[in-house]
Amino acid sequence: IESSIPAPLRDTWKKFAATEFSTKEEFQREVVRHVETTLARSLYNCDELAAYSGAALAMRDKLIIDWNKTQQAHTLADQKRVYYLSLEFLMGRTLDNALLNRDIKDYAVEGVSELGFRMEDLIDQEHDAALGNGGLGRLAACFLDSLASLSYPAWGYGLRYRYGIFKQEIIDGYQVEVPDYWLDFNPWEFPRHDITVDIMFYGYVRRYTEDDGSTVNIWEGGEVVQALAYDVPIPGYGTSTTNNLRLWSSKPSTGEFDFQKFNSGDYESSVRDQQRAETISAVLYPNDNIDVGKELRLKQQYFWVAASLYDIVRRFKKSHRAWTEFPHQVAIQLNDTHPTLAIVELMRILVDKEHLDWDTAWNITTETFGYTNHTVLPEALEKWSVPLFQNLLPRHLQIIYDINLFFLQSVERRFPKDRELLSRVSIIEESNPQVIRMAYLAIIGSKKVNGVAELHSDLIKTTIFKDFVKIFGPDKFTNVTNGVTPRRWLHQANPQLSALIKEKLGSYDFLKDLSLLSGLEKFADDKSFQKEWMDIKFRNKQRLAKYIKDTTGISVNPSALFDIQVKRIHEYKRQQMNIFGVISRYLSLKAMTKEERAKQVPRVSIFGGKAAPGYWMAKTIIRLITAVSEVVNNDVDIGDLLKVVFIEDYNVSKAEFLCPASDLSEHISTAGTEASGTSNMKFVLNGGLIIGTCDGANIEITREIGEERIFLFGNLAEDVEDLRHAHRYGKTPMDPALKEVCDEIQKGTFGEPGVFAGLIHALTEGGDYYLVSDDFASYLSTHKLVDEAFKDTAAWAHNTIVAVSRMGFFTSDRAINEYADEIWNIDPVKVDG
Ligand code: OX2
Repeated sequence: IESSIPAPLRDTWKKFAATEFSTKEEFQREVVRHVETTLARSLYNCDELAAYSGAALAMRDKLIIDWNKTQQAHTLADQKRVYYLSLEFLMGRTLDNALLNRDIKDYAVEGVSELGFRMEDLIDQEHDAALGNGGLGRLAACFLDSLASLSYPAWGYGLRYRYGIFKQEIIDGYQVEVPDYWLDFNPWEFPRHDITVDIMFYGYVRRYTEDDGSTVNIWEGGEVVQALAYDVPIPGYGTSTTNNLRLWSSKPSTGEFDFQKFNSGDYESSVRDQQRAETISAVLYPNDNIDVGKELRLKQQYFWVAASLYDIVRRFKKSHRAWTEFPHQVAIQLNDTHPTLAIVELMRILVDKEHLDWDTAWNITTETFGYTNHTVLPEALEKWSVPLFQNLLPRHLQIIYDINLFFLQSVERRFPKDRELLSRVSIIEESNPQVIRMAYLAIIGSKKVNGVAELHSDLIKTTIFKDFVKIFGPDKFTNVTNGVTPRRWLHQANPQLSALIKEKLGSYDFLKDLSLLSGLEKFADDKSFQKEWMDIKFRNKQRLAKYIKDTTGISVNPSALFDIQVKRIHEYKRQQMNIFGVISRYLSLKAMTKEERAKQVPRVSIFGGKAAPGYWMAKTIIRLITAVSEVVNNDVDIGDLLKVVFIEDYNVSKAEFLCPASDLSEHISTAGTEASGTSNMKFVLNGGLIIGTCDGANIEITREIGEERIFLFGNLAEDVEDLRHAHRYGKTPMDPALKEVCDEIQKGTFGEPGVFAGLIHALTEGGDYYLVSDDFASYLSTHKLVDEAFKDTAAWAHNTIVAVSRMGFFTSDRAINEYADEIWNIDPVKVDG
């Protein structure tokens, strides 16, 4: 490894090299030192936030030492690395996770307690790093944890948004968005003032002919902004490997101000230019599964992709290898189509800057990239308007046209005279204006394309990407079923359950090899084990009940069945069906005699999730949930039999206490719409059962845990098209129970019915696109089965134990190993501790 320190002096360095704390006392010394020096506080004014900060800074020092070792080991090993490009990393909190991954939580808890604090309170001071919307961003975070835990040489690349996903407040029953300014104090990031990249936008392309007759294209004359790197250490579990997540922040390129303007007295406009540059990384777009096509979003994408590729190429060039070696050293994974411009940017670097011929450059590029598709929803497939793109990235548009031309020529040769096929697979859609289909570009420029669960991977091959299977053959398309990290989603979220499992299995090895959970199955009928198991569930429910009481004032009975649906609010995820079901339950309870009511299983229906600020229908669904909760929770006839709760501002740290507290969770998307889902995995792993449709990973969960342990209902994906067709031709009368619910809403039972007119309209004139009516009867009858099953506590305990014991497949470690072997071709690198 190159060093700026002359060899004879390195011993002095080594003598004073930073060392890690490794005992309680050393940890305490570091905490106090940070409180007293870094924070300039003392014994006399150290509040919980300061104590959290001191502990976090101590922990960060420890991580950064391992981070340095890891980077050195990776440089020395000089093996192929993977770069995971994602516009979202929904990391949540770090302190607890880092303590657990480094296995020092026990003495850290004691250490802070002797300093006068409770670790839970300190952990609670931390602001979630919420740089993502939902499943896609959280998947990226779980993947980083697995990559580090499995010691793969891997980097994440993303944007350092100043504002993450908004905070949700519920005011008078409506969602209100509040900006999430989270960078006030963030001990987990390191600004790298020495790592900057200039990024250009706009401008024009100058074309000239070299002496040897070749043409060269130069993109110039544009506006330049600077990308500044911030590094976030990612500690693996049970290893010293600490990988890097590099987030780019935008700032003005040269100097602070335009001094010309400044001197001429135009101070305000010079500040405005500076702010314009900073705007690029200012805010995360708060949309999940919907494409809005704003220019600033395209700017974000190019800014991030160009800075990341510059960095990757710079690292590759240090090894002085031939360009053709690039795909043997570098794998780049595109998390959805958001980073697809990386394909075009690599071509620009290789052709325009490095002067490789087109075919060589194209071979290198297509060997380097892999593309993960996360959705088949048409409204989520990214398309960029050609005029907008032309203005912002003129040279990239030319390259896209060339990629398309060569691609279409090759298709034409193989399928002569199929003009329809050519227009169907063209990267450019001939609409007005023309648009660029980013998914097609991603497929054409990648070596492998994967879906995120079996059904979804089959669907992309038979529907949206069918023509490409014909062109490239089926082997280019593959499946990698999603997974979740058991470190955060079992060990950290549910420490009591994790400890109980450890007691039975003899060690915490299951956290590294989740298939070991199978060893639990033999205890499924052990009465005392069942009791301990259910007691833990009960305590987790008590904790949630307390949280609900403290934050909403609603009292819920922890012995009731806790039924939870927490995820982004979206019509395809069908929270509307859930709340209609709750209304239906309410109406049946109201119609019962006292004696009948006494036989019912009490329920708490818990909802949580954000609606995109511009998604009016999703906001209406939230309003209906809160309206129903106001009525039901205050109905004296109903009492504990039914409570409805909306948890404000659902995020990662809330998911961590919601998952362990559920008896039942809802994953009820219209079949064929939810690519995978990942919270379904988290809930089952924490000893809950699922009510769900045959969609996404629910299908594989069923296969693993057995169909007697999951409450499946509803129509199948293969029937959806026909059912929609029938609605369009007015051939589907509304389900009678749903009709009753609609009538009740229209009667005004839940307030001014006009507020909910859109929801009713979607079911009627709107053609019920999400098939709520078609699935409603089986949804309600399946909920009845749930009630019956819940009455038999021993059988319920048995089933949840067996289910957990069979969840090993759904670890993100398995997913990452599949990517590593089948897509990236990378091997782990050992880092000495
Ligand atoms: C989500 C999908 O909706 C979800 O089904 C999946 O589990 C998750 O990605 C991770 O793969 N935006 N978010 C998603 O897709 C898109 C697009």
